[in-house]
Amino acid sequence: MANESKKTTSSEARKTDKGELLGYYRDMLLIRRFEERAGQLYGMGQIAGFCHLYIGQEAVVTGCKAAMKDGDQMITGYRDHGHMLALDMDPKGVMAELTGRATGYSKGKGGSMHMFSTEKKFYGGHGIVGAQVPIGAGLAFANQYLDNKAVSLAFFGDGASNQGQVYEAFNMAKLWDLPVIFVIENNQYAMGTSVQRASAETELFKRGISFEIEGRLVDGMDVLAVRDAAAEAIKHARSGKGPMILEMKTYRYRGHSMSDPAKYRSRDEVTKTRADHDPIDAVKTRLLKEGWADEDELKAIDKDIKAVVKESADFAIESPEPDPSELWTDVLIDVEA
Ligand SMILES: Cc1ncc(C[n+]2csc(CCOP(=O)(O)OP(=O)(O)O)c2C)c(N)n1
Ligand SMILES: [Mg+2]
Repeated sequence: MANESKKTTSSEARKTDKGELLGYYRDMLLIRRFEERAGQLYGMGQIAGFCHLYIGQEAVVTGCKAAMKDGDQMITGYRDHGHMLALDMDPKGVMAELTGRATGYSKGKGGSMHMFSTEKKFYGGHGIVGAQVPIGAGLAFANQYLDNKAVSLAFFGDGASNQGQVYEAFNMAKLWDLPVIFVIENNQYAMGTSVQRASAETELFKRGISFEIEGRLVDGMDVLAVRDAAAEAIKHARSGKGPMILEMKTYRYRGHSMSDPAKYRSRDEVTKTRADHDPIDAVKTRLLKEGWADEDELKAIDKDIKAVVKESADFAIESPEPDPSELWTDVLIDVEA
């Protein structure tokens, strides 16, 4: 099977239980409500610069996180708020960074695209398309060298999957059987360019064939399908068999960033995907169908989450901006003579 890429199917009846599914519901809803609030704060002028929302893609990071163990790492591009929340980074610190406050994860100097937490195993937050992929392979190289059994998950987009450095990373990752999972978040557009317009091979899970890296096509709107695919890939990598590619078919509901005229797709396409394939609605439907929750309980969860998000926004807005002297800190490292 070494160089045969294959498709996995999603099915409604994947194994789960009440506690697990309610957990995913909560985790995905936190990302969605957080992003909605970030969108509002952007509109109010509280967030400046770039801001790329993750709404619609919540199942990808939530399912991957479910398959990770302590010590495993994530690295991604600029659409990164969901990854941080999935890794239990504090929503207050993330929102404060978005609004450029001293209490943010990068002391207000990084903004939306540049946050890190080595404590929570989050390695950024990178603005250069594809740059995180070789760094993710580097994290895996360090894990292999240290023999700590940790796996790194490098997330990138369909657009990034056409970057040269991605293939240099694929080659080395397989050559040395590094414990890295390449998670392609195929939300079908790179800014305003569709996969069909930009890619000679549109089945991105096949992109590892010439490097002997197995790939899987995964329904990225189904958190349980993502969980299962990530579990298989992580097990593969942790056991010393090297990298795998997971192509997560997903969709972003909002524009590429907050300034996107959205002329490249119809309103209908977005509305239809939201109505028919929403990852949170799918979990809600299953919870109701199994009798694991009723509408009132789900509303109560939403209320709790809205309170957490409100608290993070209030904290951010009430926090001070960085002192101008911070311009001179964290620029270069101090090296002793
Ligand atoms: C090297 C480089 N080229 C171009 C850009 C401008 N740019 C920013 S995001 C983006 C699209 C990337 O799309 P994709 O990888 O599909 O990720 P998505 O935004 O859909 O999550 C481009 C071209 C950049 N930041 N870096
Ligand atoms: Mg994309």
